[in-house]
Amino acid sequence: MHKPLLLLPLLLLTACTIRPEPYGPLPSENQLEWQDLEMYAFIHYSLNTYTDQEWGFGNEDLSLFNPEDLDCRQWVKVCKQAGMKGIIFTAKHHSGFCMWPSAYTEYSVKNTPWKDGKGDVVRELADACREEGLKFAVYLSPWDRNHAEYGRPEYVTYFRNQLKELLTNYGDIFEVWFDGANGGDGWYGGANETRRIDRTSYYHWPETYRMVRELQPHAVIWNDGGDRGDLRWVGTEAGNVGETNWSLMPSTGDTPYPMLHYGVEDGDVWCPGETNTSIRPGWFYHEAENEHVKSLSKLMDTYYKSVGRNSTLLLNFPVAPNGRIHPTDSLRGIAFKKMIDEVFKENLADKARVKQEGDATILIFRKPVSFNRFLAEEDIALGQRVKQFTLEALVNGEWVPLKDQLAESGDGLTTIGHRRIICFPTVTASRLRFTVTDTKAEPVIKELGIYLAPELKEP
Ligand code: FUL
Repeated sequence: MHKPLLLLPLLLLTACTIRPEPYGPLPSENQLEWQDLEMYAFIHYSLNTYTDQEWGFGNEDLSLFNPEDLDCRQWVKVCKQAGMKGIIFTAKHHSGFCMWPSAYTEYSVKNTPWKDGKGDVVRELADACREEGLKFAVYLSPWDRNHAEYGRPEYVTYFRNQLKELLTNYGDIFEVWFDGANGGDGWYGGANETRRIDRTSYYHWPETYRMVRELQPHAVIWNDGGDRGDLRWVGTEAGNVGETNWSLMPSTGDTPYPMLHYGVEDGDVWCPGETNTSIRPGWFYHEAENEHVKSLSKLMDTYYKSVGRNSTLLLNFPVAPNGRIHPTDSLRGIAFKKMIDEVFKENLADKARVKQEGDATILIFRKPVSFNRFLAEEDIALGQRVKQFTLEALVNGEWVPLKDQLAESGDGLTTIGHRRIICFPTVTASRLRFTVTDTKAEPVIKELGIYLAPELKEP
């Protein structure tokens, strides 16, 4: 067992002020900044929105794109009120249709009736984000079902040219998203056939990465299709990462589901998980899904299983054919943020006296308090260290173990990282005991919190 080094404001007087040595692979400045965003939005909007499709084939009629009420400011305001710190936009989805007037293809907004071909959705959104203080990022699908050269080297040049446009003309980009869905049937300039590519070699990712680093030195790279980027997929789009979640991965080799979902304890590079999911069943808008916008409790569950498990939450809001986020999605997103604020409005740990007893940290209350959430944060700039911990509440003179109500395994409480939140039924206790029972190196905890979440009522 290891005595945790607490770097907590409430312990300032007693805490050891010597900063310990970093341990193991460490996050870059970009990864640290990215993790602090905690929640940011995906926006899926394209020609698909007008064909009721999730994946366009690549020959959809350009005249279909003519939104009467497209309003990027509305998207940004909704996302902001939903607690999102940035937006990642589908500049080009698999169909190849470009939401900006790319100089390298005719298959873009420039050949649609919208604004007589003078419009640029990427520009409008990037500007609106900047106005409202949100960060902006791009999703650029490597798979392109429109392009005649897809599968050949010429397409990779085209792909990089497009990326360069996006990274050069729209200000700061905080993340670049390279979707892993790659190769299959498509229109391909009329060939109308199936094309497969070798994910490990076709794109020559290192060269593309060099370009990203040069043009947008503060951007993080998400890539599920080839070489390890800065961030990893968590292996599911359901909105949860493993309760054990290491921000480490092996620098090379395949990454099957368990590695993506739980990270790899002895991985040799820092590669944290980003939890991506949609507020609806689909990524694009479908009228038939208007009744299936995720409930508030589902969204809270998603929050605890992403941000509360050392991950970030990338929550998708689709845009409807009129060019706006549907009111149901907007209201649900806003209710979500309100609920998060409500749950975390008062840290009851602030009222406690803190005592170190052996390996345990004990929070002592003057009189019993009721709570149902526990939060801990490691100082991840020094590496991710804690493997396992326990929580106990002193109830009527007896130590009662607190278990994670949302746990999928019986492994106990494992890993902390950037932020770990444990949910349990309300207890009323005079003390809380937090013990790190297994760790790679001296644990460095920079935040502890306990909260009383109100009972959740669906709006
Ligand atoms: C997937 C894509 O195939 C979906 O259409 C969506 O964009 C999602 C975020 O990633 O791989």
